[in-house]
Amino acid sequence: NAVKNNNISIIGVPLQYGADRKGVDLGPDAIRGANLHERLRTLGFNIEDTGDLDVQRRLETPKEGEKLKHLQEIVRVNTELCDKVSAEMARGQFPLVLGGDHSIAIGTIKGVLQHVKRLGVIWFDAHTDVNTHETTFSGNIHGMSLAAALGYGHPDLVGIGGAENKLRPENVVIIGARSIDPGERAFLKEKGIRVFTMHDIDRNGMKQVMEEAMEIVSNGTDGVHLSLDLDGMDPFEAPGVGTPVTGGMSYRESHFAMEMLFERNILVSAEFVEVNPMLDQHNKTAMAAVELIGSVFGERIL
Ligand code: NNH
Ligand code: MN
Ligand code: MN
Ligand code: MN
Repeated sequence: NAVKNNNISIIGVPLQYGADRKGVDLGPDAIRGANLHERLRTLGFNIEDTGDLDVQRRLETPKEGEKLKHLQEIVRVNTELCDKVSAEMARGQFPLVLGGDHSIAIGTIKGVLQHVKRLGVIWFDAHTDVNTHETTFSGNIHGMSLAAALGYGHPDLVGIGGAENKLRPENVVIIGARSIDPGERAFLKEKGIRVFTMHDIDRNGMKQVMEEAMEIVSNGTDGVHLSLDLDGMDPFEAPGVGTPVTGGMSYRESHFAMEMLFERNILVSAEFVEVNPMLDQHNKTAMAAVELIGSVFGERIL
C-alpha cells in the first residue's frame, strides 16, 4: 500500500466528456506542471509516468437524443483505464490516476477491483455522484460514477471491467458533500451509504470524521482507494473546477485528512480529478492537488 509500496505509476486521463465545462482535459498536465514528480521523488518514491491515455479531445456536442452524454467514448476510455490500472497493479505499482472528469473513477475502481476484491473507497467530493440514467438531470456521466462502481446505472457503465466486480455500499464513505440531487438522496438512503456532509465536518471536526471514515472503509476490506474530486475543497482555495459549490473543506482540513490517511497506511490506489486549468487562477487548484498528493504520500511540515 501507499507507504510500503515505493513504486508509483502515474496515469493521466485527459477526459472531459463526462462534464459540461470545457478544459478539465487539461488537468493531468496542470497537475504535472505543479511539480508533482519532484515532490514525490523527494519523499523517496520511484515514479513512473506512463503518460496519458489516448482520449478523444475535440469538442463535440453530444449526439442528438443521447441521454447520457458521450456514453460511447466514456465507456471506451474507462475500459482502457481499467486495463491500465490493473496492469500496473499486477506488476506491483501503486496507481496514481490524474483526471480528467470524475467519470474516470469507474475505470480506476474497476481496475483496482481486479486485484483487491473487497475494496473500501473514500469519495472526497462536494457531490455524491450516485445518479443513474434514471435519476440524472444533467446527463453528465461524472455525476454517475460512484453508482456505476457500486453496480447501478446504465449497463454499459456497470459492465466496464465486469459487472460482477463492484463495490459494496458498506465499504464506501463520502466526505465533504453539500450538493445532493433528490434521486441521489434516495439512493444513498436505500443503500445505506455513509455520507459525512459539511455539516458533520462543522460539528465534529475533520479529525473525528476521518477516524470514523477510515474505520468504516478498512473494516472487512483488503485495501482502500481514494477518489478525490477537487471540488470537495472550498472554491476560494480550489477555484479551478467545473461545478464549484460554496462552503467546502478548507485547505487545512483537506490537507489534514490526507495526513491522517498516510498515518493509517490503508491506500492501495488514488485518483485526483476535476482540475480545470481553464477555470483556475494561476494553477492554484493543480497546486492544491499536488499539496494533497504530497500529504497522502507522507510529506510533513517538520
Ligand atoms: N449532481 C450533478 C449531476 O449529476 C453534479 C455532478 N457534478 C460533479 N460531481 N462535479 O462531482 O450532474
Ligand atoms: Mn465528483
Ligand atoms: Mn464534485
Ligand atoms: Mn503539506
